[in-house]
Amino acid sequence: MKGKILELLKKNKGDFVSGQKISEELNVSRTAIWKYMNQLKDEGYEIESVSRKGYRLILTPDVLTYDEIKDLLKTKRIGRDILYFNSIDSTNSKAKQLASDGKGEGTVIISEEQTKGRGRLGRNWVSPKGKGVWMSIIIRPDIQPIDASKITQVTAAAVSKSILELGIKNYIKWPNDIIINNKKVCGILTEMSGELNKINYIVIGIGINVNLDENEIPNDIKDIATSLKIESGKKVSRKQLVANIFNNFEELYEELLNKNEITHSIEICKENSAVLGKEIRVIFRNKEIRGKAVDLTDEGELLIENQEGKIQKIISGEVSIRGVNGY
Ligand code: BTX
Repeated sequence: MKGKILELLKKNKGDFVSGQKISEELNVSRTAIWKYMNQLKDEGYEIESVSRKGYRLILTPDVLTYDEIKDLLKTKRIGRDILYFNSIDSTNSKAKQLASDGKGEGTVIISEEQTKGRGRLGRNWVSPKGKGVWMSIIIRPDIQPIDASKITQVTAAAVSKSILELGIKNYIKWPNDIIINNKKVCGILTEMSGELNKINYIVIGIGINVNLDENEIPNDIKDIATSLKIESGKKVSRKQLVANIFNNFEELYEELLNKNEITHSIEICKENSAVLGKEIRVIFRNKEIRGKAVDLTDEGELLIENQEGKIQKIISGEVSIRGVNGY
């Protein structure tokens, strides 16, 4: 109902809509309308209420609720159930809890800020209020657990393409970062619950620095982190970015579900790769591998050619590019 009231206010762009009209059109009591208006105000909508005239929408906030995103969506499942929080410890932790309780495929947890945002291997992820996209998607693919890492490649491709659609060139630092000017704008954290040959669920955490200014990036990560606003010089629509990601992700993910292939995602990952052709160092299972990144396989593994000319295939790892960030 709250969404329907909002739609009615938006349709009347800045004009007053009387309580009576809302009540008649939507079959809702005047007291209920008043309650919903207060909820909308709490979410940041500026609504003027004048007796005998009714309600008028003055300002729509830049919030990532379903009501604000839905008109931009082309998806069937992804992002059709959005749980929106003002503040949360970690959207991945919440998503894992909800997925264990049975929440379905495509459910998304979004928060305006995270107080304990998580990176890989217990690292932290800085997530200031209203400045980024901090969200987690729950999926339940019928694929083998060994193929779960493909989901990270599908996600990286979807995010990279979505940022490009906003006119901002970006690169994928295999396997899970998006970088611009050699600094991180996005990190992806894929977490899985499953048995030996069955996936219960996968939670895909996506953190994107969108509208952070220089002074909003903590000193200790200034050398390695940037935002879309800093790099493009303009404020970016978070709603449009989130909708693009859902739209692109669903399309690329369906290729995996329907054909058991990620050809299209790999094409995007190769086109926008930050590592192919570069000398790199990878920490993988506590071992260090040095060499030249030469290709990505159809499965999303990275091929590295070492000094002896031998090709090694790796599924995941921590990549440093020679000459960048102290390597
Ligand atoms: P990662 O382990 O590859 O990167 C974490 C490292 O990146 C940190 O140790 C720090 O050096 C640096 N870092 C921390 N915050 C930022 C930031 N905002 N921008 C750039 N660099 C940063 C990458 O892990 C995976 C991150 C996933 C984050 C999402 S947000 C939504 C979801 N919920 C959650 O708790 N995590 C995911």
